[in-house]
Amino acid sequence: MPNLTWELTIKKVTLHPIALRLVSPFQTSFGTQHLRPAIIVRLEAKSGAVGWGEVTADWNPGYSYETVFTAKHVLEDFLIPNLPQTLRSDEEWGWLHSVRGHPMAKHGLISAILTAVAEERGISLAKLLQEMSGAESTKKCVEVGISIGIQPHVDETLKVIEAALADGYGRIKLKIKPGRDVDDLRRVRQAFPDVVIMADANSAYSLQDADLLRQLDAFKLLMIEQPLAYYDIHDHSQLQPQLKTPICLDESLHTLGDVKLMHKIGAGKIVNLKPQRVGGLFEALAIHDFCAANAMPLWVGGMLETAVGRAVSLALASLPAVTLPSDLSATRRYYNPDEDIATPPFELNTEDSTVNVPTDPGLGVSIDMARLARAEAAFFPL
Ligand code: OSB
Ligand code: MG
Repeated sequence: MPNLTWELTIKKVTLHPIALRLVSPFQTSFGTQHLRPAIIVRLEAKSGAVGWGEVTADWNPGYSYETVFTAKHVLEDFLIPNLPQTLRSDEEWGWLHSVRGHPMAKHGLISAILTAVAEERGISLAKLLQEMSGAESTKKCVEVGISIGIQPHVDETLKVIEAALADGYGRIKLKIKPGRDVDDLRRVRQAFPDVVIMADANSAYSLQDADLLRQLDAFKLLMIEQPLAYYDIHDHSQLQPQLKTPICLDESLHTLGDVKLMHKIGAGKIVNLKPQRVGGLFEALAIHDFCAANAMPLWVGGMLETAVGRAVSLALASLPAVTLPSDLSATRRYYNPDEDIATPPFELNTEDSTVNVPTDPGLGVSIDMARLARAEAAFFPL
């Protein structure tokens, strides 16, 4: 890797900080979200090709230490000024590696670079990623599930699940936190005995909670995502042997090295691959290839992306080793399809709970400049 080499001459890069209203508030163990910010990256190549990327960071350093403000700073003051005029895929990218961390900022810029490269070559991003990884094929559509935030009461959770199943989603992910775990999941399992269900704890527990987490084994969950601290791969290796439910790591995995460590010490069995969290599509491809070679199941996580980030993540999820349902639901699950910044909206194929991977050259969806301007006007420093 990479098998394919390319070069890209850059004309200019511009940043568009935006805010989009979620159709319903999203609650996790680290807070409730109503207005989702992002930074949209636009890259214009000398050839006229245009690439787009999205930094799906938040207002606060809750899920990650990055925020939209740190991402803007790191992009504006370090990554973009140090970009060479002509980028070559087979050269050392000092401008990228000289910045430590800040993976979401890097992902936004790398997405804009690679969608511009794909557009120049007249191929989809999925096809470009396939050629870069050496994968033999890509999927035309990606199996997806829905992620449901913590509702004020479990009765509401049951209603939200019923609506999601009626919409055609075939896998339900429930956010859990202390006090909203065993009893909630027992009610859910009783109400939906055969539905594919998983839980995401977003680091809300510690190893002392092993007895409680073991009770979740009774509910036949597909997996439990990130039960323990975001910096603690070791403790997950102590927890996994005590559970029947497979552990999936999300927040703990930042690099291929983290995934290798997880695999070696048995800190979990499944990888949530978020390109935002691992610093972009190059590291994501390396992790994909490692998982493929080591029979580690993986799926692509979501971060309430707009259509730009969603298109990029769908291209990644089209790679063959992504075998579990990804958190890449239809546009209308999070945003009003008339407000999201690109068209057409992503729709769920209700017969098999999939979303189609864009096939047009480059990003594969069209940015609506008027909507982008409106979303940019809604961005305001808190
Ligand atoms: O932990 O997977 C997570 C959203 C924001 C930050 C972290 C997470 C999430 C989700 C949403 O679970 C998944 C989605 O975009 O559908
Ligand atoms: Mg998660």
